[in-house]
Amino acid sequence: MKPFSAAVLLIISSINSISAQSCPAFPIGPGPSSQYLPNPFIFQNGDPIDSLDDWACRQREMSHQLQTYELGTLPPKPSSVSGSWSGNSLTINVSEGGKSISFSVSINKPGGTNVPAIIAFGFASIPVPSNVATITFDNNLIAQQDGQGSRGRGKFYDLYGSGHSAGALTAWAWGVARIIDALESTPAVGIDPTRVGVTGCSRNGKGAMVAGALEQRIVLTLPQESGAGGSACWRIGNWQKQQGQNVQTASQIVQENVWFSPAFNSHVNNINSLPFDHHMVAGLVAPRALYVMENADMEWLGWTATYGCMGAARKQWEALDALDSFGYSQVGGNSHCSFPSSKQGTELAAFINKFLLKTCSGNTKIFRTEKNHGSFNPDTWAGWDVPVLA
Ligand code: MCU
Repeated sequence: MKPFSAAVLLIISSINSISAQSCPAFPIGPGPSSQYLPNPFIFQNGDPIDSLDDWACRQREMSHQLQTYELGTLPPKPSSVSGSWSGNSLTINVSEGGKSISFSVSINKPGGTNVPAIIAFGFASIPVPSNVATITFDNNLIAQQDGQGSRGRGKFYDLYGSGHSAGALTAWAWGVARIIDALESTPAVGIDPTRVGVTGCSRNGKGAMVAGALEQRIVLTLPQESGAGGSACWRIGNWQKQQGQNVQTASQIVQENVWFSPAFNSHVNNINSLPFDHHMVAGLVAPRALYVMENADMEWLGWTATYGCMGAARKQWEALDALDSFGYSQVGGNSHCSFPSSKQGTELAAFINKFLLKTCSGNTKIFRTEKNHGSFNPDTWAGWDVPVLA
């Protein structure tokens, strides 16, 4: 069985080939304010999304707005990217505008060619089967995440300047794109660049989510316990805070670290003024595969903010008739970033089997939580009609 139906493959190719000319111009400004989650199925100017081409244009618009107000700008592919493979190390050399950087990733792979792979931010804290390669990506080299003092530090900023708008999450997504460039141009590595997933936990889970959102070549996005700034929506986190819960909010997160663009600082106290929330970060992945793992015991991560946000996000896969490519699983009993194999092992394996190994085994249409979300009503936050996009 193919991991994607013919219809879904058509959507992905239409998203990839969409050109600026055939889409509405990018909106000027953030548009109307919204207390609840903004509707991904209307353009910011209010026009409806009613075709696959519209959806591809809407993704382009959402990506632009997210980069403008929160994430910072993702630069295009640099003028030169090359890879060199030695031992178990792939070195990636990048040049742009007269400057050069290089970084290496270590690759643990079975023998053979055309092996699928998972890029792990930091290290893999999920079980990767032995017939899938693990590419260990030291994302901190590309952009540091050591508090305010690390703003603009790392190889990304050596290349583009310390004043570049990209926050660390965007800089890491750029790094992931360069790893895939090098895999494409260095067949000796033996990785199939069309079957690459990405994972990371906690802060690196935010990184995995944003990499999947900004890099179309990622076919499986596996953020683990990413919480606020990843699979949680800012607006619902603020609601949790109003209920007296100890949850990370946008206004706190920008003080803690440099994951976001400096441009985000002037919006964190007025999140409702933004034309997006993180259901749309996830929506940039749709209809590619996304399996979100969350922890039902961790208030700080935004337990209800991830549940409500991903429930809203899932509607984008529904509109694309691709619910088999979306999973949200929130379970308890495990400590932060220790993968609960007894609860999520089968689910994760089903995603890896279907989208990386291309064997059909197990259910990937998953939406579940072990947490009681009390008075939270998802329909209040995302009551939009779901179009059928075909
Ligand atoms: C869940 O991710 C972060 C969280 O955003 C931070 O507030 C906290 O300091 O660290 C978490 C993390 O990365 O833990 C490893």
